[in-house]
Amino acid sequence: MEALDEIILLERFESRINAGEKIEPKDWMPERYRKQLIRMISQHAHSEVVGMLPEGNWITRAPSLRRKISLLAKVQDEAGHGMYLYSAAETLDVDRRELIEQLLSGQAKYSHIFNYPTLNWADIGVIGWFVDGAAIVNQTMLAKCSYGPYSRANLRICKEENFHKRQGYEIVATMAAGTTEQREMVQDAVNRWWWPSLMMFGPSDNESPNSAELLRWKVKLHSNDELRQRFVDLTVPQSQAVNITLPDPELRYDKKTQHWNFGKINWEEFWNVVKGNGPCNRERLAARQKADDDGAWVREAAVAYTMKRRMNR
Ligand code: BYC
Repeated sequence: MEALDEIILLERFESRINAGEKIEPKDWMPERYRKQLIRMISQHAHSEVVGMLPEGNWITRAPSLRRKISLLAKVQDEAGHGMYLYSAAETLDVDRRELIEQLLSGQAKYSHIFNYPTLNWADIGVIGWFVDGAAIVNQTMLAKCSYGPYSRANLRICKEENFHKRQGYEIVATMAAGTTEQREMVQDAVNRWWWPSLMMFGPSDNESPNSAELLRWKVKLHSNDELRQRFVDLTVPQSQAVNITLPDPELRYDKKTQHWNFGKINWEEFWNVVKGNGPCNRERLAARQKADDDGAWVREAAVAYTMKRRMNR
């Protein structure tokens, strides 16, 4: 009887999704859907928070007050995105503290891109252009996903990411039109960030174990490879507009498919970074651990304050 109930509930759940309805926290959902969402939303939240580190590193060295203000605002926005996403994850009956401990213990993943170093100011421009640009392509789709709280969080995030991308591209355009040295700095940053940015979309479709389930339940609306191709198609003309070369000799426009073909991605490098062996993995986790230790007294004070208010009621 229980198994039959489960089949009926699953059918109803899938037909709601196919009709374009949002699933909300109190609705029935299969345990796999809940688990997949917790995995993905928490990884996304961790990525936003760890993602503050490479750029935060340049706040004190921004070349002007105007640049400093916009970078400060961007990094603060990433913290806010982390908060929206941890809140969205909590609607699935998981505790934020548990998720953070999974990050600090190295058990949870976060986007591999944040394990690369930011070596010069041009990196800040290129991160806004490529990394936020890739995030927009991915998250515009996630804003239409079947789970209400995650969809709404992404809607807000995308609005802010658009500003981030513009501030990055504007830095790139300014430096690309500057001195020979500035142009060389941008080109160097583009050479280092291009391929890792393509890897942000995850492994190729035939190597992506989670995609089939996520596509079936409309958490993902497009596959990893489809979104990667979209990012390449959008970015090539932007690179041409600022006269910057993307480091791929195999980039060719295919008139028939109307897509830009690109070269082979080094998946060995990707998995190596994901497994913890990238240039900055240890540094990033150590920084998050220190922030967590330094913030312990704030969390304790907040709990004590809430308890005291409850007792006084
Ligand atoms: N890095 O089956 P697959 C931002 C893992 S932050 C590390 O295709 P899925 C920003 C994947 O987790 C942007 N790991 O997975 C912030 C899986 O492992 P598990 C972050 C990766 O979930 C600050 C395994 O590989 N965005 O925008 O179907 C400043 C197999 O992959 C990566 C999000 O998190 C990676 N790049 O698809 C600026 C968006 N790729 O968990 C900007 C939400 C894959 O099975 N997430 N893996 O052990 C997603 O859209 C999807 O989770 C992914 C992967 C497309 C990333």
